[in-house]
Amino acid sequence: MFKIHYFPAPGRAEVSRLCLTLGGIPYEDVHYTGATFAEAKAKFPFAQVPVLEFPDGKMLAQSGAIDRYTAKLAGLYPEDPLQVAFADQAVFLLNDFTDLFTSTYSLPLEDKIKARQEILAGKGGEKLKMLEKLVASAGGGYLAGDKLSFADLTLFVSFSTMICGQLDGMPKDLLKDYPALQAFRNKIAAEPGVKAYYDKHSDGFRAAFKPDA
Ligand SMILES: N[C@@H](CCC(=O)N[C@@H](CS)C(=O)NCC(=O)O)C(=O)O
Repeated sequence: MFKIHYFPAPGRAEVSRLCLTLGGIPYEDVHYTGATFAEAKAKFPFAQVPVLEFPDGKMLAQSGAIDRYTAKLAGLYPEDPLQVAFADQAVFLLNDFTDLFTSTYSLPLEDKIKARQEILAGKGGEKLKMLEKLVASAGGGYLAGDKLSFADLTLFVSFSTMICGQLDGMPKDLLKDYPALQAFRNKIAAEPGVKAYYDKHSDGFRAAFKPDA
């Protein structure tokens, strides 16, 4: 059976967890605390998680690679190369937004909140407007063709994380000014497989991953 090594939070492991779950592919979630991760990290390819471990013990790191591999196994990776490119386009635009916050994670709480609010008022807000435009152009549908893909799940996980309260300085009503992003998040949350997953895993921050959260 596959193993996904990560912390108990959604974070960078959630898209692959969803892909395997939606694809009906069994896996074991192996969770770490700060202390158990410090002990275990040397065994991972790049001393980081998430890591997907294969039944023979081989390990795959980098969430982008894990997400695409598990999406392929689950039928959540478009067959048409053009649709793959549209899926990647959405995910890379999202990365441009989330990368803006990288330097804020190590800041003390007050500075972190201030820095994040400044980003949202500036470049972050600009990227959110672009994401809003991109998602609106899907006209209420999916991001790559007429089928759910890893790109939809990636944006869903990221938007849900933004409003779940895990990220200090990120307002829980962030999406209220972005109606297409809000509607899109709710639409993916209501996908039967996604909804069933969060009916089962509604602990802590995952309460915000439900429809209309
Ligand atoms: N680019 C990598 C980044 C992985 C990463 O930053 N993982 C964090 C947890 S979200 C980690 O392992 N941090 C502990 C460390 O670097 O020691 C990916 O997307 O998988």
